[in-house]
Amino acid sequence: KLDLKNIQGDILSGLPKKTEFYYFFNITDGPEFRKDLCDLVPLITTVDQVLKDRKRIDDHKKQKLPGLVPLTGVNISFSHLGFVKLKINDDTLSANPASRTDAFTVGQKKDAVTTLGDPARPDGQPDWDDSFLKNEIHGLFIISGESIESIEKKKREVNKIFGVGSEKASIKEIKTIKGDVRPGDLHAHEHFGFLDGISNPVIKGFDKDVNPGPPVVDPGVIVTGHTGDEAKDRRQDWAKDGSFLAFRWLDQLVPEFDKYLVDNALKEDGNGQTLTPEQGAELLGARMVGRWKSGAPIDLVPFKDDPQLAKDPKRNNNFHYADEINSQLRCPFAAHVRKTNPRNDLEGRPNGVSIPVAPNRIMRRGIQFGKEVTKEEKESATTKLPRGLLFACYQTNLEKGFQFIQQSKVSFGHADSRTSKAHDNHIRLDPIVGQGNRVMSGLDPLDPKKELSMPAFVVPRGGEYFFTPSLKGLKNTIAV
Ligand code: N7H
Repeated sequence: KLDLKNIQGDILSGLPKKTEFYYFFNITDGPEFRKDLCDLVPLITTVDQVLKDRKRIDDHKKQKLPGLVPLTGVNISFSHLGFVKLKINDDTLSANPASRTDAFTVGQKKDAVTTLGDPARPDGQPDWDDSFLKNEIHGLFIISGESIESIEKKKREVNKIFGVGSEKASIKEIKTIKGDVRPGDLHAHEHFGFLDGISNPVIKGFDKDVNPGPPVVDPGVIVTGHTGDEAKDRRQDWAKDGSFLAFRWLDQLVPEFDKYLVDNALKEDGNGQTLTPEQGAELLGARMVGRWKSGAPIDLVPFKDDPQLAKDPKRNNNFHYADEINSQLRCPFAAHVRKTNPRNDLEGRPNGVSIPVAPNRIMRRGIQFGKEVTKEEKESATTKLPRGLLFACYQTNLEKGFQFIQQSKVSFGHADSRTSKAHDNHIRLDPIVGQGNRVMSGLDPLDPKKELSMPAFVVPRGGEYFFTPSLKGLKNTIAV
């Protein structure tokens, strides 16, 4: 049974937020930090607390009360370098403790160019913001809330605990990135315009009112020390009830993406119906993602959006690519959601090998950042202001979770030995988060072998791997 008072809130339930700080820090004084941490622990928002907060939000909505429920959340995570600085032995966090060449230990900077496919600078370093290149990031506070005033106040409280601004400071702020959900009706949509946050793993024994969709997963896929966590039996006590966090700061080139859709708009749908330029652009975008902007999956409604279906939680995730294992008619093999979660392409196939998808599933969190596209940007089809996604996902195995998905599914388009032959020929690179100039097939439903080339629409600006410990781990081992 999961101890919901021991698990940090973002992992299983997602901190409720309109706005959020990702506050990266360096530990300047290890022993002092461990003392200060004792005072932070009561501020940490657990899963139990988030469930109560969500109930408050629901009640507020039901009663049609004005304004937003004031609330804030705080979570804390550490990089491997952070544990080294604190002199905490984190061997049992490693996927291979003997060699310690795992992703968490080496850190994302080393992983970025060779494994994740990020563009490199001439010196071989990833072409990131300097703040992520100096090996200084020891930890991350995620501070969430309903307004900027609330999260700024909470940040001041956190800073006070660690003496920031005084001679006794035990941390130094490296960088704070502010995320904001988009305004009005776009609030759950990412910057390209698609509804996000629909499909996340449903956890056995935790989630209630399970909607039809992919099979439920064991808690240990996301929370360490439980069934489904391969390293469950060898984790030290303090390393249980935690999760690994892969963070990515991703710019999105929205005007360029929109122009690409217009320039390459499909002329006909899969039934041979002629499309207007607007419809053709919309269908092309939907085929790149695997869902319409409304969120409706194209596996269910391939050629016409269905906003009602998109809104219905009983139907909007209940698709399996079941009738089209070797076909791209309804959904291209390389569509973002098909690549990142192949569902019945791999498992539960009536006459084929069944390869479990569960070990590769991730709990996606994160938030948008940046302003809406301006008129000038739209007209010039050129990004002038930074905007995108602060991508964050939780899992118990970074190699099988984030790294696997980004590497073999998204960046390089390796012929994936797990998929059927038909896929290998045409799978190619993910059109949304794939890097470099690349080609993709399957976009034209009537000519699925036709390949379309495309530039990168998402630009990585930084990232790191963290571990988000349990409350007991923080209290009894990390703090002193
Ligand atoms: Fe993706 N997008 O707007 O196009 N993603 N993603 N993602 N993504 C998903 O089903 C997007 C990124 C996954 O279970 C949706 O909830 C953008 C990375 C996974 O069917 C949309 C960026 C990685 C899923 C987007 C981005 C993933 C998923 C549909 C970057 C992992 C669930 C909404 C700026 C390495 C698949 C939904 C499933 C869904 C978009 C990044 C993974 C709309 C813009 C880096 C596992």
